[in-house]
Amino acid sequence: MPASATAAATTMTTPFSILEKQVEIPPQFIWPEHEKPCSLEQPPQLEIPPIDMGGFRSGEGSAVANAARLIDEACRKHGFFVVVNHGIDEMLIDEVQRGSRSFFGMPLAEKEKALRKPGDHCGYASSFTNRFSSKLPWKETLSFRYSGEPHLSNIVQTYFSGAMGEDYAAFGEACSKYCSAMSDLCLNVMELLGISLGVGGDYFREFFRENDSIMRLNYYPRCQKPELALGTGPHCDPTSLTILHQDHVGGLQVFVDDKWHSITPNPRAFVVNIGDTFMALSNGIYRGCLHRAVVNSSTPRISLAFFLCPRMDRIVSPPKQLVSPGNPRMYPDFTWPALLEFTQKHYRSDMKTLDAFVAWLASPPPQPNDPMS
Ligand SMILES: O=C(O)CCC(=O)C(=O)O
Repeated sequence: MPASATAAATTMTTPFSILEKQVEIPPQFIWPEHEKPCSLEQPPQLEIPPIDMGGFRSGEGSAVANAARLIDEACRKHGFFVVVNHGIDEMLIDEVQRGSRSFFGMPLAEKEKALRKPGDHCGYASSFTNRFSSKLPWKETLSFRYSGEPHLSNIVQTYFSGAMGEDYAAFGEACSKYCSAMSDLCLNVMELLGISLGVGGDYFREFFRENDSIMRLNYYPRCQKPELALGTGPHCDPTSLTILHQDHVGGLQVFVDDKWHSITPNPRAFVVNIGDTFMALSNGIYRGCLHRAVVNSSTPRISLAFFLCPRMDRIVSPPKQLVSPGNPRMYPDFTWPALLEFTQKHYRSDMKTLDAFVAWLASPPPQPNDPMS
């Protein structure tokens, strides 16, 4: 077997519990020169505004106006901000952080009970189950679906018990409560985004009320060569809004003004960013931006990411107030499942995902007798 094939086979079968102790990391985890972190020094801090959700929810005029102004500035520039005074129970956040740590600490065979199936976006995944074979992320994830539709209120608990058994019922329950709290927080942020965009507080809140979202638990093991690898490669989120909780370790970086910036973890706050679907809903007025997660050689890291997505049948189309001769339609109507399929099967999400998606939508499907298909 050629050396590269041996290395590939090794990666596919060697769990991180062994890889994280190895001084040489397999080549599939080494990122190209222009993408790897190279320097282990912390890049400069990204100056992002703290949005006081308690003040906003109080309805007090100056608190609402201030929050709307701060969020508007951030979303026109890079789409990142933090929410503080958010009202989410810290014990619940701790419970999900602790439960995630204990899940990822399980033997591989146990985690693989929830193994993600090809083409699916839910389940346990690590780089041995990755759909790409180069630029592999140094991480393990567990993703599952959350729905804001009343008849699917048990979807998270059902997933945990069904995929992993009754031993996981309590963790499933905590994750379900966490997702529901995230969904409520997203709706509050959507209300604020509606106000800051001038379409009124109800518009996006109502659009996302019955959201069909994705929750992902990220575990970044130690890496002996953190300057060569990435926990999560540079990408933009194709979803609508992401709410991220980082533990105390840190690793999130955002590309603004042509350089990487770090966002220092604050376990009492959430980092929020705009995704491509909301960029389309705002007719390109608000934007997301490239971000990544770096790894380190001393401390494993956990982050909890809630990705807000519209209900599957919702048409993603901007409100008419955001379309004008000076700001014509930027993207055609689409549904979230179409964009999800595009990013799952055809495209690694980056700054140009929406443009590539629009071109893909416009390209004719291959004909059955086409020798090229
Ligand atoms: O873990 C992080 O800091 C970033 C995670 C992320 O960007 C993702 O899961 O898409």
